[in-house]
Amino acid sequence: MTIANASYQEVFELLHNQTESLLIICHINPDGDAVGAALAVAQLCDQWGRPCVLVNDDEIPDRYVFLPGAQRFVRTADVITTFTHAVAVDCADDRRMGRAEHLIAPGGQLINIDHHETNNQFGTINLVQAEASATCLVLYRMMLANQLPMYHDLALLLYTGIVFDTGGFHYNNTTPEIHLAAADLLSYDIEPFLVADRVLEAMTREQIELVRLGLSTLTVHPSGLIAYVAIDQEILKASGAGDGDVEVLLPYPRTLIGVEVGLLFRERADGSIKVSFRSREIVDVAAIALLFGGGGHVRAAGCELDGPLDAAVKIVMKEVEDAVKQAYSNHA
Ligand SMILES: [Mn+2]
Repeated sequence: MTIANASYQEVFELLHNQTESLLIICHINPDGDAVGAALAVAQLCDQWGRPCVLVNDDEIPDRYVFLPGAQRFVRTADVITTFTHAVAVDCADDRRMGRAEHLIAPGGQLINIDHHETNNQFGTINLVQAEASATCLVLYRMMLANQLPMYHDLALLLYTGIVFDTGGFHYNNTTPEIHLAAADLLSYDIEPFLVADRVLEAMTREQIELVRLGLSTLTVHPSGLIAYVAIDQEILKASGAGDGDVEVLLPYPRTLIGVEVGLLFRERADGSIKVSFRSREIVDVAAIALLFGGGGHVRAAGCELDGPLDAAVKIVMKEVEDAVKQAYSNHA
């Protein structure tokens, strides 16, 4: 059975009316929306007495350990069984599940709950809402439609995902609906500063050091419209920060006045290059990321390339230049 546009009721029933253990997957290198949504599904399973296993290839970043249930995540490599029932949250495509994908038994049921424009409907059941600001909002809508009870821990998880994916209600995906959802969730005794601090602002000494060293690589295109930072393993080691910490540099290139596309290049330990794109108001960076087999949203996207770092910068910058030129000529 494959369902392209599952209803809230179908998804609820598939999650609720089953006693098989549910494998809960969120994307590799998980963010606040992914962790919040995965743990929210686990909360629902707990309520309904359905066993579940939360899995990720990567360690859950320290900033999310305050979330209820965060310690329940197990590393994919430590799981030896397979599952006939799985749910993937906040994964734009099947590759975003990482090796966790292989824990799904052949012919198993996979519910894909997501909000990425580029989602390729990889599930056997798909609830994908590209206009939703966060996967946690999709879950909130699903709960509302099925009149499921809300309570503090669940509200904290959904609120966290919403705060993360709207950049603390900064981005253009900050809709009236999401403010209403946030208002409702806050009424369950959520401390907004606690969430904003842990999820968006607080940094370790190593992360601050990484910002200091990383910004020394800031390069601005002669047009002033594109800027990037490029972090190699040497800078990462010098800062004392870990691979997952590099995200702290993400906001800076686009922050520069006049910059339309800001990029963060990072060299991983295995030599591969991860590229993160942010745009201000015109350029569709998801389209650029797609050229390299990646994906994401119009204003925030990512992809991966082979190293070395300077070659990857060159190849990607060429496409960004073209996209910026194109966008401004259409825009004029
Ligand atoms: Mn998301």
